Amino acid sequence: MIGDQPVEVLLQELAADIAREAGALARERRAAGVALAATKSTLADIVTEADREVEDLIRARLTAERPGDGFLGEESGAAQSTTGVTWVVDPIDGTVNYAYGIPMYSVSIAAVEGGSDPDTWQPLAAAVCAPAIGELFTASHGGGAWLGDRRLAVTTETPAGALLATGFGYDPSTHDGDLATVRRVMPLARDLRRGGSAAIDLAYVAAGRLDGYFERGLNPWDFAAGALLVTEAGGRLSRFDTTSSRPMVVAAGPALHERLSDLLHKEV
Ligand code: LIP
Repeated sequence: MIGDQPVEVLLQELAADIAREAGALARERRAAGVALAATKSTLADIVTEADREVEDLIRARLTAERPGDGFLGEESGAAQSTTGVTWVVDPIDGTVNYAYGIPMYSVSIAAVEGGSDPDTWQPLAAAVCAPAIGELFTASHGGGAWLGDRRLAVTTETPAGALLATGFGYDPSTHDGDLATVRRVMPLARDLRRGGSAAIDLAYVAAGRLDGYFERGLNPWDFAAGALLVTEAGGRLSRFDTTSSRPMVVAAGPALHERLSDLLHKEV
C-alpha cells in the first residue's frame, strides 16, 4: 500500500497513462506513414521506426516515474530490476497489421514481480491500448479487469460452439503444424478469428468478445498484459510445451480452457 492505494492499482494507473500516450504516438505515426526499420527472425517479422520510437517513449516514462524497475521490451535491451518490479512491454503488438493500416494493433504494458520469466513471475498490473479503435483495457492483481468503467468477465458457456482466435508465426515452416492444431480444436468451435494482435485477442477473451484463444510461439511481451486481463476477468491462461522453441498459450473461461487444453496437450 502507498497511502490508501494498493501498489497494484498505482501501477495499473501508471501503465494506463503511459499506454494512452504511447498509443496516441503510434496512431500519429501511422497516419503520417509507416517506415520499415528492419526485419528480424524472418522477412515477415518486421519492425517499424514507430515500434522503436514508441518503446523509447514508454521506457523513458517508466524510468522517470519508477527508477530501478526492470524492463523487458520487444525492441530494446532488458534491464534488471532493483525494486522487484519489472515492466514487460510490446510497443506495437500487431506490427504487421500496423504496417498495412489494419486498426487491430495495440500497446501492451504489464508490470510483474519475481523476475522476467513468465513461468515464475506474478503479474501485478496491465494495460492494453488499441488506439485506432479507441479502447483501453486495464487490470490490477485482485482488482479486476476493466474496459473504461465496465468490469470485464469471460464467457462461461458456449452452447453453439466456441468463438476461438489464434495466430500464426512469422516462420512459414511452422504454418502446417499450426493449421493441424486448428483442425484439432475446430470440433469445439462455432468459428475462428485471426486478429493479428495477441494482446487484443486476450483482451477480447477477458471482455467476452471471444470464448477462447490459443497460439504457439508468442513472446513474453505479447501476452504478459493480456494474461492478467484474462485471469482478472475470471478466465484461465496456461502455457505448456514451455521448453520448446514455440510454447503454447491457451486462454478461456475455466470449462472451455480445460477442454481446449486437453485437445492441445494431445498433440504435443
Ligand atoms: C504478433 C502477435 C500475434 C502473432 C504474430 C506476432 P508482434 O506480435 O501479437 O498474435 O500471431 O505472429 O507475433 O510481432 O506484432 O508484436
